[in-house]
Amino acid sequence: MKIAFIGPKWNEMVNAYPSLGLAYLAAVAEEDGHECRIFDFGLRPQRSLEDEVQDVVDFHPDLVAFTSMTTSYASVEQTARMLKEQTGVTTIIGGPHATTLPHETLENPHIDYLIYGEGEEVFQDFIRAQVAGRDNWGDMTGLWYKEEGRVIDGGERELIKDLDALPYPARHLFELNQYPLYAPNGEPMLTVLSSRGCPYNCSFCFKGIVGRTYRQRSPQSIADELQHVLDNYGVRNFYFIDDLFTIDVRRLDQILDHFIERDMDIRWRCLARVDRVTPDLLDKMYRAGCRQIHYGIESGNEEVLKRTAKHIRLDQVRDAVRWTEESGIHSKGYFILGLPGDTTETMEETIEFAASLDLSEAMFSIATPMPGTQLWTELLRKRPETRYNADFTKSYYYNSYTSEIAPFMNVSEVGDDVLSQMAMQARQRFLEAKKQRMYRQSFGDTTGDLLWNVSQVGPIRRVGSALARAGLFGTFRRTKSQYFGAAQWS
Ligand code: B12
Ligand code: SF4
Repeated sequence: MKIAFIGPKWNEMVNAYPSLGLAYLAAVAEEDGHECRIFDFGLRPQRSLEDEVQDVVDFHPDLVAFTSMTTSYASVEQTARMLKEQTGVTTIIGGPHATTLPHETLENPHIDYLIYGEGEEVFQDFIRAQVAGRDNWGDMTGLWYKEEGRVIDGGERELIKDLDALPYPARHLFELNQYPLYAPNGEPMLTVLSSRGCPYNCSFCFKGIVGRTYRQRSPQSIADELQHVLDNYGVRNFYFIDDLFTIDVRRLDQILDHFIERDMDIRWRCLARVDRVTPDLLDKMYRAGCRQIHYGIESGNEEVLKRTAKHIRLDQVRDAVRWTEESGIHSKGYFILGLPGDTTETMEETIEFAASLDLSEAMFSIATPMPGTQLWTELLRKRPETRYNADFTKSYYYNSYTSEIAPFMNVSEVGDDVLSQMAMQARQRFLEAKKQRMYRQSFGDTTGDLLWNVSQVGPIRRVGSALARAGLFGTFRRTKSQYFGAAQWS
């Protein structure tokens, strides 16, 4: 069979990383000998949908498989309609949106089948049955379909137990050199998944796909996959996008041993919770190539933080960020503005808190109640008339910093204008605090503060920059590279 996998367009933003979901599904299909192609429409947001669709039509697929988040579903609807009208091809959908709203999704006349939750096993069963010409789907758990226009609920398959049994993601099907995912030194970077699932239940997080049971691949299999990428793609920078990379310390220790003992020439970053790192662990992570950790910090106000059910405290945040920087690893913090309970004062605290931490980077998002999350349930309680609508395309969970930020389904205590303004200011204020720290580190606290204040005067700043470029202020330049540049990844 010829299978076209489609990563939809979103809004004007580029899809920063290849979809590992599609890559795993394509790998499973390729194992069975199918000819697969991945069309990531999100890679070129400015290219017309007509041109993208034409590429798929020219491939003459027997099956078109869409992945979709809630934010990109409006685009899937449009694409599926165009493809059905032009070719009548069979279509199937999976991913977070399909799993959150399966009935509504399948009611779309241009979508024939839907796979609920984790996809590899059901998808493999489905394509095998398609090849065999089967037309009775009643006993294929996890596959939803339609009978005489009526949606048939296929339930949910058990989560995959043995993640090591899955093939490596079919990365060769992407135009890898086109994705804007780079290490700070400019080298290309690829994503990896070493575990699935998370037992926590934060209010803003969607848990419908990989569930609450933490499942892990063996350390050997992870190290082997990285070696495979090094050997076959020449990429040595990795981003572990696991929900909880550091939660099982014993397993992590073994992974690190593999990286160290094999003397792998790699650099990597991961996501982690602040309550799941220790100084010893961080030291070892550094020795094993870790150079950046991204922490979900969310809020600088304890009460607002408590309401997210994240189960972390601000003192844990301070410790984790300090230990991380002391180990030589750089840290990035994710913050959310506009959470339930957020007022101007609490958001001010969040921005101040972010600015007070020795983080290398910070990202400020606006809370968006995605269907399927606790935030969404809370919103429905308050405003029962709320429904999913195509406007989710415009939801700015994080902002691009280039355009106006408009809150979408504001759940905070302030109006849209205030929220939007604070979100616009947050990053600038963080960067200024960071620069001021850099001056202090280079010149000492008093002189640093003095020079920082002087540097805020436009013409003087320009002279200072010229002198720095000319090679003066050596310490300052080194510190700057450490703070903002490639030295973060050496
Ligand atoms: C990496 C990532 C990104 C990356 C890249 C996404 C990509 N191209 O895959 C970036 C940074 C671009 C991103 C952006 C956003 N993300 Co994101 N992201 C993730 C993250 C952390 C990992 C995704 C992943 O690779 N998972 C592992 C793979 C194996 O799982 P999967 O992709 O879900 O695929 C499996 C199943 O869903 C299913 N499946 C998927 N597609 C299909 C298709 C078919 C045909 C079939 C049969 C099955 C199937 O089978 C796959 C294999 O088991 C997830 C969290 C998570 N734990 O998954 C959030 C997550 C997917 N993101 C989320 C959100 C909210 C966003 C943003 C809206 C944030 C924003 N506004 O800025 C944007 C939206 C971007 C868009 N294009 O619409 C939510 C989605 C909620 C929802 N209802 O849609 C998640 C679940 C986070 C969360 N826990 O809330 N994201
Ligand atoms: S935000 Fe992180 S810790 Fe919280 S539920 Fe989602 S994956 Fe788990």
